[in-house]
Amino acid sequence: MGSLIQWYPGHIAKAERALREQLKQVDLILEVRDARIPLASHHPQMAQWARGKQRLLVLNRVDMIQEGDRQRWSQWFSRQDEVPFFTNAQRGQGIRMLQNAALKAGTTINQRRQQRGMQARAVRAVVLGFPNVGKSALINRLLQQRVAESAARPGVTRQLRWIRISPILELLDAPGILPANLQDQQAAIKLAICDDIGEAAYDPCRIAPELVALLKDLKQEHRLKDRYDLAVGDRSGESYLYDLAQQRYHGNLERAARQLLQDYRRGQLGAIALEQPPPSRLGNEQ
Ligand SMILES: Nc1nc2c(ncn2[C@@H]2O[C@H](COP(=O)(O)OP(=O)(O)OP(=O)(O)O)[C@@H](O)[C@H]2O)c(=O)[nH]1
Ligand SMILES: [Mg+2]
Repeated sequence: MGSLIQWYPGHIAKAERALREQLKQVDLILEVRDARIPLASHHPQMAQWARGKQRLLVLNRVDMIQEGDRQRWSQWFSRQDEVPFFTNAQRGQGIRMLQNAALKAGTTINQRRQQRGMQARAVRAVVLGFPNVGKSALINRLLQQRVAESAARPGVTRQLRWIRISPILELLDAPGILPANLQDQQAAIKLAICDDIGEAAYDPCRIAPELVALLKDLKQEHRLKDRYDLAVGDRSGESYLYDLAQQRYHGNLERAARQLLQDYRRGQLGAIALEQPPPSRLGNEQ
């Protein structure tokens, strides 16, 4: 099978250069991932960018997963010594806690500056993550007003922009960032399903069957039956899409594929996490 997702490394290289330049002025990173795919939406360069800075991990779109998923991920991350903040940037859930953590980090950073004889100043934080994960919506929530443009498609934020959210915190709204290459095709497919892939190109007719297959793996295929009144049974993803197109879209595969993806993205199939925490390695459990 060839590569399902096509990348535009030119754009990415340019955006990355601008970001690297800005990062020199940044004290704190708010790393935003998609709660439906916390591993696939982890940017491989994040650790490098966060070196020497403070970092807060945000799993946004918490409303798009089940409470049980949230708890499992919370436990899994805490075993990795990470404290994720689960947020719904659209409605505001979890924002207060994140705001307090950011302000606390800001205070610590300023104390350190003063100890080194430097002037206290507003702490500079950047919101980083894949396209469309909700970075701008998160900033608007943190500010309690709409200053950053946020919309239901990837690639909305085009330029880096500073926004002051309190006398001690300034936030940088950054465009979504994609890795220059994504070795892991399974991760790329999940990013495409979740619409977190921005300007990369893919064929919905090849991605929708992958969603069906994933839902089967996750034992969530009943969601498809509930929505389309067509059971998956032992069909492959491709043959389910084909039959769905026959049944509801006059055989138009592309329409069926787009509808399936859109229904998942809009939560019409229900709140469904596409990743579960990997099992801890034996002997690694505390
Ligand atoms: N259901 C749900 N929708 C969200 C959440 N956060 C953001 N959204 C929606 O997702 C869409 C994308 O949000 P943006 O804030 O534009 O995302 P972004 O990461 O800034 O996107 P780019 O600038 O394109 O990289 C918007 O329609 C938001 O309303 C969330 O927690 N839950
Ligand atoms: Mg944005």
